Amino acid sequence: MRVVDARPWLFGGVLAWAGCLDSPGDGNPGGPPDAATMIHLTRAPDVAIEDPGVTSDSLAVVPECSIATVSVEITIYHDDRGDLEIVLESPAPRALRLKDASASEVGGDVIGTYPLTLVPVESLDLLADTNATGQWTLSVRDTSAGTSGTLDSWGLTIDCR
Ligand SMILES: [Ca+2]
Repeated sequence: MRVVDARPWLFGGVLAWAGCLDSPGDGNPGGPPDAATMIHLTRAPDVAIEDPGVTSDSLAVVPECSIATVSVEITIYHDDRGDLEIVLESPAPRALRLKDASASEVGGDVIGTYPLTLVPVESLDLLADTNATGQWTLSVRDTSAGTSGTLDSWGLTIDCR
């Protein structure tokens, strides 16, 4: 296990930041990381979501990485999740829809991990073999005024090839 303290790019203030690189099977702590590297980054913006409007937050992946798999953890506190559309933009660049707004959707908070405990609209497999290095942006659009919420935190877990 290696722990790297890295900074995001020139976007906003950093309220919380964590990074780790895992190099399974690498018995040499001084050597280069193995080809198989895991990246885990989290952000905790704790920001009110515009009602209606778009609220975004970004993080940066610094190590060179071609994506094998990626998962997205999200904690959104909200009064009506049906208002919300969530899009993840990768550095490839590739905009991936994780959630659509739906007037018939019941419930409030969006808490979980795509694609493990939440089902994305577009498969995260679409990001396989694309470049993970650079800026990732999560955008949350509240499509209907009246009920509101907070983008508490989000993060990425990326297995690199
Ligand atoms: Ca709303």
